[in-house]
Amino acid sequence: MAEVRIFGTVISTYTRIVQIACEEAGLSHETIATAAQSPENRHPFGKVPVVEVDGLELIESVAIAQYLDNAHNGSALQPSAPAARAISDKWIAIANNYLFPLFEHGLVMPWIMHRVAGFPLEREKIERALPNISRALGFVEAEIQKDGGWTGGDFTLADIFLYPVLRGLQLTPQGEVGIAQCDRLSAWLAVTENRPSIVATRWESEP
Ligand SMILES: N[C@@H](CCC(=O)N[C@@H](CS)C(=O)NCC(=O)O)C(=O)O
Repeated sequence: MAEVRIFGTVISTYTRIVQIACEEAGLSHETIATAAQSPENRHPFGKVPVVEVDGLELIESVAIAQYLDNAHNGSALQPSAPAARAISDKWIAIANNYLFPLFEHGLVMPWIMHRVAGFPLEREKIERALPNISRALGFVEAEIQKDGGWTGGDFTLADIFLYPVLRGLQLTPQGEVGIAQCDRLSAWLAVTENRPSIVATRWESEP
């Protein structure tokens, strides 16, 4: 049995975040396909993933990723200098609290429901979301241009949270166009996609 058992949907931002953290820590992992909101899902708020590791049952990707890194990776993904740690934590929070909800509801899910489940594309929902998504991308690009944002130092948990959130957006037609207009963000995505932990966890839907 793998050292880490991840219960979650297979094409999922947060399942992938945990998979990447496992790869970085050199832990074997398996993903057991479990739908959010399903009776088998043990998450009290119906989300995925739920993770079993070291006899623990864990929820919430920040807690899971930090545990994997602290218990199995010498905390290598969390800067020890307080200022660098604050920057990394800030970007994790931005990814989780602002970027993910905006991208997920405004573009990623409408396209998945259309492409995978065959539902009509929710064009009005997309149109409503585009100005806010565009502003969010502009903010991220400006921050990288200003001082490197989260990209200035070592690879950290901030990279691990931001990559699947931004890559999911990039796999939608409008997201691809929006990100292509952000030179520094595009360059970071292009470099990061070659990291072994990112390659090992590619979604089947990625070209
Ligand atoms: N705060 C949770 C968020 C997890 C989350 O939003 N997962 C998404 C999939 S990527 C989900 O379960 N969506 C299904 C739903 O909201 O019904 C975490 O960090 O693990």
